[in-house]
Amino acid sequence: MRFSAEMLRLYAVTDRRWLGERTLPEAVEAAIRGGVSCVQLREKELDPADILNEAKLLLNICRSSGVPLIINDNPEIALACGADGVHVGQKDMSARILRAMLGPEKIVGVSAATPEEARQAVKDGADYLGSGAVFATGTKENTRPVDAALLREICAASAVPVVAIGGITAENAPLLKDTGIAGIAVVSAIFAQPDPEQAAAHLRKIAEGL
Ligand code: TZP
Ligand code: MG
Repeated sequence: MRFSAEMLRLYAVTDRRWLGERTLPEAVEAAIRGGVSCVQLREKELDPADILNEAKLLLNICRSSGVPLIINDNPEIALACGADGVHVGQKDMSARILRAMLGPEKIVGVSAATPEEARQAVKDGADYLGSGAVFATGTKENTRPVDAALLREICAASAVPVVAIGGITAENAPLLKDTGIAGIAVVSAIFAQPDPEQAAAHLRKIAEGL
């Protein structure tokens, strides 16, 4: 699937620790019904074989709704299941090597928390950047803070679209207005909610107004 900035509008990142009774495919299906525009499979506690299995299940769901599936960190899994792309952080494989592995068609996402990292990621072939944590989050440890002013600088430095991540909720997302972001990425604001479909629908409306 060809990358477009609209894919970043409401970007759902998975984390099974938040799911409760639901399975991941059920929660992702609900999130997509609500209006999620991109899904990233990010499961830090699963081994590669189980991630590949989940990826295949999610890919079926994503394909039938035209939503891209991005795999966190792991190009082998993305290539094995035919996912749409891979997202890497600054401590993972370099974006340049990732792009060489995936070829020109797949989507490459890179985390960037400074304007310099943003410029380097673009040079290395990133299609989009993820920037955060823009707010305090309980989902990921050791995040680097990116406040609204820094986010604006990162967006200005980046020749590709930027999605904000970290502690974003329906209540605080409007604080990111006019930073230049293409959209918002969330974990708990969708997957930890009693009704992920409704949560995604509400967030989508807010994201459209940013
Ligand atoms: N990268 C920076 S913050 C974060 C990731 C994966 C976690 C965001 O989770 P939440 O629940 O949306 O704060
Ligand atoms: Mg990573």
